[in-house]
Amino acid sequence: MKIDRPHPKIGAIANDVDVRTLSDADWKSLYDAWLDSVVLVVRGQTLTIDDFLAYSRRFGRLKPHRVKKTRHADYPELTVMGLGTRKPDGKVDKTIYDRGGGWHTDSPWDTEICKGTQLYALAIPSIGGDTLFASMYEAYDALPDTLKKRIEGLKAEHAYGGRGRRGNELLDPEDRQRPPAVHPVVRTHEETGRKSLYANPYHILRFQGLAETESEALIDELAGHMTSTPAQYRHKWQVGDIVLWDNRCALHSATGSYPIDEKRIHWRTTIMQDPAEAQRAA
Ligand SMILES: O=C(O)CCC(=O)C(=O)O
Ligand SMILES: [Fe+2]
Repeated sequence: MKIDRPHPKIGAIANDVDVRTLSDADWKSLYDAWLDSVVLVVRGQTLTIDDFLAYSRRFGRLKPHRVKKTRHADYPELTVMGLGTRKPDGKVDKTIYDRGGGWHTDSPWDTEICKGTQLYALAIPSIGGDTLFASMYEAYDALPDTLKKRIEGLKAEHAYGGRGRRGNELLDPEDRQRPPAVHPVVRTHEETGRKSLYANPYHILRFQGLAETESEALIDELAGHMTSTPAQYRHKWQVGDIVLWDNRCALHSATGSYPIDEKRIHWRTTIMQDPAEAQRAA
């Protein structure tokens, strides 16, 4: 197994490895590279659904995604991304085509912390469809001290799709009005101990305790810092890639811009942080 780090702050790329037969020692090397690099790419895999689920489970408990209609019918822990980009009437289904577009972290609308998201590429278009990642450790570290002081102890409310409830149509009606989840804006990573910014511009509703105008202004100000960090990695997909990112300390964004009638299909798992794991790390 070979692990390359093209950027010192973000992104580790593993080659010459088969995740179906990974030893515990090699898995630990991948896990450590992931913790250090925020995003872990493993290239060149050929997996069945069972293989992908088994590999995903090595990282933690899997949780079926709140969006029920894109769950695999027989494997609720597996979401299938990119199917149905055209509706039966031929029009583009933007909720599918644009899914994952706009900088965000996954599942901040859940009260439980989502540790990682893992995608496995089954079909990739000839052009476009890259995914961007940004380190929220680096975004936090680079904040001016005055801003760090201002956001200390602040909490934010998040809901699926944020203020515009964008993509809400993907949810079943009974899931559309769930109460927001509240998380600290500066979070300390349970495993690395590093601080990061956690206030993603997409799913955020407001900062608690601030007037609406102040909250809106702070969302914009922090979004500027979060998305302009130079600690970014752009993933250009190949069929057989597995990409795992750490939702506790990264934002990501699907860039879209691929030909609508070419396929871009991924299997996806959501990996949760068990409370016991968080406590062990503390
Ligand atoms: O399709 C992508 O590139 C990213 C999708 C995404 O945001 C997700 O699966 O959470
Ligand atoms: Fe996402």
